[in-house]
Amino acid sequence: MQYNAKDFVCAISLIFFLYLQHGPYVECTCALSQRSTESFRDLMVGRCLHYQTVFNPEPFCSEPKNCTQLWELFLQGLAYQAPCNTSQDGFRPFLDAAHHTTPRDKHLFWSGVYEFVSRYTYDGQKLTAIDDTLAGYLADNLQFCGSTTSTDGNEANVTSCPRCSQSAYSAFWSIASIEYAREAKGAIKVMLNASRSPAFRESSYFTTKELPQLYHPNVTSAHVMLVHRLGQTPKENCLSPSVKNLTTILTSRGIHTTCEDQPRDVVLLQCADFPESTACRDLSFTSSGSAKQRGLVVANVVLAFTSVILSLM
Ligand code: NFD
Repeated sequence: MQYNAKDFVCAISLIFFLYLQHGPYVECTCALSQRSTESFRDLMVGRCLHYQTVFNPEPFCSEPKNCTQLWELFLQGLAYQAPCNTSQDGFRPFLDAAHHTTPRDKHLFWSGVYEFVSRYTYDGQKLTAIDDTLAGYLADNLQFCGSTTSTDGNEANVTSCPRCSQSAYSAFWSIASIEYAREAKGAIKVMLNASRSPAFRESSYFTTKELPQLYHPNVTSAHVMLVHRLGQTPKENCLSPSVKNLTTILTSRGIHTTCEDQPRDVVLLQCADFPESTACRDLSFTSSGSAKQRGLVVANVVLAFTSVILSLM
């Protein structure tokens, strides 16, 4: 097959056209490396609009948040900050502006189970994890940091954002976690990964930022759940020293604390993904149980129908 100059011009025009159409959004779909400030703004404003109109509209009916302003406040939190010397306080104006009420008895704290959380909370419908609040939703799963050399103070090459104790990521999630925990009222839940040891880790955000905010009478009870992947042998359970340490801390603060290994609703959710797992095959007893019940109902209906017919004869 031969290509002439016309084909070449056509190909270049197509590439140029696609760039104009999608230019700001042409980002690697697998591992995002470059994100222009404009793309970052569009992403945050888009998330913000989606949150308030679809994800959780109720708190914003009478007073919608200004998404552009929220973006600007978030950017101010990291702009021109050295990537490993970012102040937590810089994000306070953003958190104040994004604040909204969260329901009592619904707060879920977790450690080591990130991938499972949104499924367990049903995206905030059943419980509220930090990513189900507006502030958490906007930043969830994003890398970001400031730059002391770029014109707008934002680092476009997000893969160069370092992991360090005072990174923008760490600064943001630290203060966001503190504020989120301060809002907890009534009964809380804590989900820990029992496939890792210790399940309750001294250096985690949960331990260092959230737990210190949890006190009676704001928080009245805590239900700790130890969850492990189906098919794996758990490394920790409710009797493990790290978990007992957590329950002792909560109890000493006047919070009535219970602990449960691998709760049934967690197993059922996991079974949707791994139906062939041994733990899920046991569920077939439940289905045959309901089949038996259905059979009983049918037999009763037939019996009742027959007695009516007989009584009419
Ligand atoms: P951890 P933790 N993908 O599991 N919080 O106690 C992505 F993108 O050790 C929430 O230190 O527990 N991130 C968030 C992940 C952030 C993944 C910080 C993954 N597959 C603190 N796995 C958040 N992003 O929602 C782990 N991470 C991140 C609060 C995870 O996002 C929550 O209210 C976290 O930044 C929760 O109660 C970091 O790795 C507790 O602190 C350490 O996660 C969880 O922090």
